[in-house]
Amino acid sequence: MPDCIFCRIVAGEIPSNRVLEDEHLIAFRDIQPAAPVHVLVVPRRHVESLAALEDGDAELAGRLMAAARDVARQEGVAESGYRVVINTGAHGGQTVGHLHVHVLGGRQLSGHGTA
Ligand code: DGP
Repeated sequence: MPDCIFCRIVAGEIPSNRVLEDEHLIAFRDIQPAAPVHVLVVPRRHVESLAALEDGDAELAGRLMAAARDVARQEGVAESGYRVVINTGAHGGQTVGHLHVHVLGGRQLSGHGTA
């Protein structure tokens, strides 16, 4: 998707601070961090949102979750705890139309479902 900002980050056309990558996904620091640790895990393939994920993408979904876990370990928040968020669609607050998993930690987060 040429106009997709995260596709451009995946392609290296827009710089990002990568913390983890493999053949299926990359993880990079959020440009507007909401917590001391705020990393986005995104599939290399353009998937618009969680809503666009297909049943055949179950393996990819699992890889994204495992990568979120690995990011948390790598960032040193696995023990203290962290939050994994997937904003989906307009009411979900999704602003970038390429599936991404937020990994937030490094401070006490509020008790409800947002950072
Ligand atoms: P969401 O609201 O769930 O769609 O989150 C999108 C996030 O993407 C938001 O926290 C800011 C981040 N973001 C947007 N543009 C860029 C960018 O160019 N680089 C990086 N590193 N993060 C970005």
